[in-house]
Amino acid sequence: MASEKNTKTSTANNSKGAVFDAVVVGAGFAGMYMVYRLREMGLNVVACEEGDGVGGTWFWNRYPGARCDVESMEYSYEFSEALQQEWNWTERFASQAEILSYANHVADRFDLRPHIRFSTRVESAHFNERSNRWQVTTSAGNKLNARFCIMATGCLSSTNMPSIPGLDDFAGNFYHTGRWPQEGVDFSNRRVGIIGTGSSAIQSIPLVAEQAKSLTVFQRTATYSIPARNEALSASEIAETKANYAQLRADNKKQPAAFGARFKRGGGSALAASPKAVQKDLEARWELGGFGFMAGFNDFLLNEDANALAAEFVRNKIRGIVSDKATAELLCPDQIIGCKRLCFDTNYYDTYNRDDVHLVSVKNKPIERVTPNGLVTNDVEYVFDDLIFATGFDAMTGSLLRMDIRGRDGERLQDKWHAGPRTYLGLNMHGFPNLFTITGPGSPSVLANMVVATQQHVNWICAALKQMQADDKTLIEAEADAEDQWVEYVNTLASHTLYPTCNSWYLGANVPGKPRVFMPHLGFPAYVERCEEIVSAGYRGFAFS
Ligand code: NA7
Repeated sequence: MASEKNTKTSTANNSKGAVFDAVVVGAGFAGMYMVYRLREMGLNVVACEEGDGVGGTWFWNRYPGARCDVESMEYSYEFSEALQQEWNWTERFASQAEILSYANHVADRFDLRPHIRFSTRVESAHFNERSNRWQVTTSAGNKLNARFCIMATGCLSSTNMPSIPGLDDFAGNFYHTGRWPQEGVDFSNRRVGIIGTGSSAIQSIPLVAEQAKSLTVFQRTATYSIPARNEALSASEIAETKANYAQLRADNKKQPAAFGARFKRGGGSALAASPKAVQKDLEARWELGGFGFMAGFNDFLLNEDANALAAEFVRNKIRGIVSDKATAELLCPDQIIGCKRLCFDTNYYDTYNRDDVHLVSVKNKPIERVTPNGLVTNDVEYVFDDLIFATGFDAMTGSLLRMDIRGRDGERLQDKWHAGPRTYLGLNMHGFPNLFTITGPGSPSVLANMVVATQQHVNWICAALKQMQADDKTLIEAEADAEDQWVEYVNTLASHTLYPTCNSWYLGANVPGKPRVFMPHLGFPAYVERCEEIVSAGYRGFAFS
């Protein structure tokens, strides 16, 4: 596998378009690192990015209060020691703006921009069996031709916009949190309605409430939220982490979700401990904030009775914070805690104590329609100047399925995945040779620290490409049996937990009509071990030709 042309940008063209070794789709954290590594291997690579800048999810999600739920010093690249030593995070949980400026710093520091075509959406990727190459078309009208096609499209990149009748007639402005205007939005003196109470809503509601004339929240499912306890990082904390960065990274990779080695993890069943001990542990973790909240016992997501203890603890906190009893009860979730991703907030529940904030449940009476003045539910019209859709994403598969991807025999990905995504290791698919999905369904992805997960995948792909180079192979493709077994294994892992019990986006259950399949692989360390073992066994389950 020799490089087609080892230059920064290809000028070579044939009738099938500009020629590259690899086309990378997306320039978020995964796409940028993929470009960096492929260039390092001497391959001629181009990335296409829909946005006009790098950063992926952190480019689009500019809503007020947007912040990562993994601690900043852990949610960062480790591939360059110089980078991790020179970059200074300012807060425990980085804001969207800070993460975006980090992404820009990385793009500049490693001179990645010449390889990225911005404002360029990939519309189709078709495998040509005669040439054994991928033909890619873009929204800019370009054709690209490459041996490898690498999807770095992100897991939370395709917005989920509910089809509520009448939206086009709304006289005010409406926004989706996942496609927030770059110039920001001023809600001063505006009557604002927000739909959704997931993480994006929970982060934005307190800030929008402060600015707007009034805010009405439309809640379908109440969500558990834990205080984030975000704070400035001190110089000594930063120095201490940097002095031991390699150790922290290594320890994190042994954690179920590839972060949080510093949480004090307990062990054993919450049911085996005394009620007092469980309360004490949860109380201490509520004070610490963040994902460590459920790390005290190991059966919170395995046993409903254990889970109920943590759930009731949070409900009691809500009852203690929100003064209006009816509002507090509406805010109390009744599902398994942690089944949908836990949220972390700053003043979320307190915000409902404001006179200008109102909560409307649409659990039993959905939003019927949008009118020119606002929206209608339960036969009541609510009047707004602005509407915010904090309605989430067509997660993990949405961005892939919105492209026209076709493998061998013209098989469409939409057809292959009609009953749910099917991959081997979340990395590759039978029938789609030389196409890789970074953090694809079937890999830990969203149930892991995404930056760690993307780096593990990029490194795995590069090693496979090097192996192909050494063995003079042209194609890599998952075998059908290996893929079938993998899909079953990922489902079985989830079935031993409480994760499949709620309508989460992990299951695709938030998008009407989407097949209900648990998409991520549970457990980062076991996954990595499996990937490595498969490589040691001569890439078992992959066919090379
Ligand atoms: P989420 O977590 O999917 O939340 C979306 C919210 O929008 C959730 O409360 C939904 O209720 C609600 N929703 C969606 N459609 C509707 C309609 N038609 N009517 C009323 N309410 C609706 O997305 P986020 O952007 O908040 O967070 C995604 C991830 O980003 C998050 O988990 C973090 O990892 C970061 P539902 O619960 O489906 O009843």
